[in-house]
Amino acid sequence: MKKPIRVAVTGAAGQIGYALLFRIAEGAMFGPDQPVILQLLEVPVEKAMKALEGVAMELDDCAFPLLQGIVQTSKPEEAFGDANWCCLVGAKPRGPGMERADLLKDNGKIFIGQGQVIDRVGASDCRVAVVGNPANTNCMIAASQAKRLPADRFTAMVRLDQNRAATQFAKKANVQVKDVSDVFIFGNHSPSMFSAFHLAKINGKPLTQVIGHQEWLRGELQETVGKRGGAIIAARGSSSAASAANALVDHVHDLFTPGKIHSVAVKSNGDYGFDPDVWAGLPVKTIAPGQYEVIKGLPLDDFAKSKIAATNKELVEERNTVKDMLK
Ligand code: NAX
Repeated sequence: MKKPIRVAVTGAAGQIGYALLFRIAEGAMFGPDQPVILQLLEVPVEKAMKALEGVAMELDDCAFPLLQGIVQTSKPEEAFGDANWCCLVGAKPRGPGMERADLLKDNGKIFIGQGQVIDRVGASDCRVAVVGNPANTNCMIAASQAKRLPADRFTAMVRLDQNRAATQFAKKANVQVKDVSDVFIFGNHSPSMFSAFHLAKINGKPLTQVIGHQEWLRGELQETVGKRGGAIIAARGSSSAASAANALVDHVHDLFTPGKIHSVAVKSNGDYGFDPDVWAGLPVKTIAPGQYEVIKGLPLDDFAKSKIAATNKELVEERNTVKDMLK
């Protein structure tokens, strides 16, 4: 039997947590023969801890063969202690009338503290995946607190956007989603993101040869993917949860699986014209479990460059808003 992977999940009693933990425990994230220990963090509020207890009871009741332990805690040191993967889902939602800058600052504080504790107590191979919004900037804040763990251990999720774009492409081309590949999301997890349709393929052929409708690709498609979260809130009455949890499973699974090509928000280091110090969605290839490299040299036309410039501008503005929080 393999040594269990310790997976810390914050916001474990929230909506995404409820759709996520069962998938991790049944093996969807790390494979069908990899045991896991779940280290679950919630806020020190009775209602949240009670809800967490209920979720843990349900996990017990599933009798998952791969689940070797459950830690329930409101102490970050316990949740992140020896963790191999930290899934940072918990964050404050944007309230009515709240400015994006206030959200950035409120949530930034959470990620300062969590970044410091993870750096101190996480396992030597510890890796971090940030979901809580604004995910790219929260990830940058957490990474800035780390002295031991290098910046490339900190990733943020743009996989939901990749999956959304893939399905929109498949529907438009009237093919199965499995026939669509090389779907890359550049930039911020926000409506400014760029779904790089010019790089995508359908059954190995350039997508633009199959979907010739440039106006749709540049306009409606970008809008549909970029504003999908809002459309789901309007329809469902609450934000994406199961699809977000599924995207996090894909994000970590593909970072754990050598050879996978996917979109991840990582420190840009200046690639594709991004500011070197922002965390931007970029195309990556996983080279060893947890290790990846950014795929370089993909062609960008003027439209792609202008979209990347706009999403980069937003990321730089977000960084300026929280610059006092960065180390
Ligand atoms: P919920 O409000 O249902 O759950 C969040 C949970 O986090 C709550 O139980 C809360 O008590 C807990 N929490 C808050 N602060 C915490 C802290 N400091 N430590 C530990 N736990 C803490 O939200 P949910 O729908 O689960 O969404 C979670 C986050 O994901 C939100 O920030 C949301 O905006 C973000 N999303 C990100 C997406 C992405 O693609 N990157 C898509 C989906 C989602 O909107």
